[in-house]
Amino acid sequence: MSAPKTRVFSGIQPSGELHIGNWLGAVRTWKTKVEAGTEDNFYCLVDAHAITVPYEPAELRERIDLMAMDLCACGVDPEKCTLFVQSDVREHMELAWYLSTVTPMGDLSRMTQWKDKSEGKDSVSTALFTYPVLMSADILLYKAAIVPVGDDQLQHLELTRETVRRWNFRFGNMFPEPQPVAGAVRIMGLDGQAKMSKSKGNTIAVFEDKESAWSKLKGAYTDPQRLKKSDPGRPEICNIFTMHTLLSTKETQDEVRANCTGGKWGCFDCKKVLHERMEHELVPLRAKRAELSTAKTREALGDGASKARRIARETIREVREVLGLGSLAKGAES
Ligand code: AQP
Repeated sequence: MSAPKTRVFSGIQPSGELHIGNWLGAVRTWKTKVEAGTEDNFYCLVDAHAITVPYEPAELRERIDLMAMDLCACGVDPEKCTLFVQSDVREHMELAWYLSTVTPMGDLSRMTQWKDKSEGKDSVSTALFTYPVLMSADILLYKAAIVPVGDDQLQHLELTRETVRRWNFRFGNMFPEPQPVAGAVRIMGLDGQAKMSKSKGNTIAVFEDKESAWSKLKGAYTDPQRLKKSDPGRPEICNIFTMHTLLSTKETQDEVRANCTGGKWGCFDCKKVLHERMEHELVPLRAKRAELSTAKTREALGDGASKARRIARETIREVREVLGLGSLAKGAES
């Protein structure tokens, strides 16, 4: 009998349009893994995370369908992986509660995402504070060993690893310590002030048309010290160059670097080349996206949820047993 495949889990909030940061930071890696087929891939639309901040229910519903189609178009093929919606598998919420019993409030209060999203607000939800616990539950429910996320989520993943250590010490070895993939990246927003993020309006969407993407990209923040073309640029601090390292060939990267540091190309020139590279990768995704239907994608999400639920129930059964929960009464659910 062959050894079971390593399990991979990752998620995305259906809280806005899929953007270049999501794609370069996470979704492209998901596609590579799905295509390779050497691991057991689980990808989840984390709608319960999306309700931790103010939102419109009707809009969220619509966004779940749209995000699912966007992911499929990006190569997260539900025929080759388990693609599902988090709240369709309610065990995520149940495990989050159990994990919260071993997660210190001090650890949660140190999370930078919590600090950023709560800063200056009169009132924030408890759920926003406990967001990383639900993320730990998402991963541990499937005993995932690998979690491909962008750089912004590494701190939450480290908290999950700490939770695993605490849990396994207290209740016996149950969960693997999940690892990120090497080389996690952070794409900054077009304003250069914060990471590219759905809620900040500083994004280029993956399925935006060519002209609109270019009009945003050409105005994107670059090296503020570079006032004229002949000023030597600093690619190492420039978000445009970061994207070149992910999208352009080695030859083009070398050309961009040399012309930028040598004051031969202005930021506009580097952006033009980047835009061409982006178009090269995005045109086939747009074509695929146009072929997809809501009905078919919903069917795939239903199948994905059934498969995920089977595994989730088994984990919850084990967890309840070690925690000493439940009545053991006949007819009571274990
Ligand atoms: N800027 C980024 N650079 C690299 N990776 C990124 N990711 C997100 N932004 C970047 C990665 O994408 C996956 C899904 O993340 P998400 O659903 O949390 O997306 P978001 O746009 O970042 O949303 P926010 O900002 O957390 O929340 P809202 O919806 O309020 O805007 C993850 O793997 C993430 O690392």
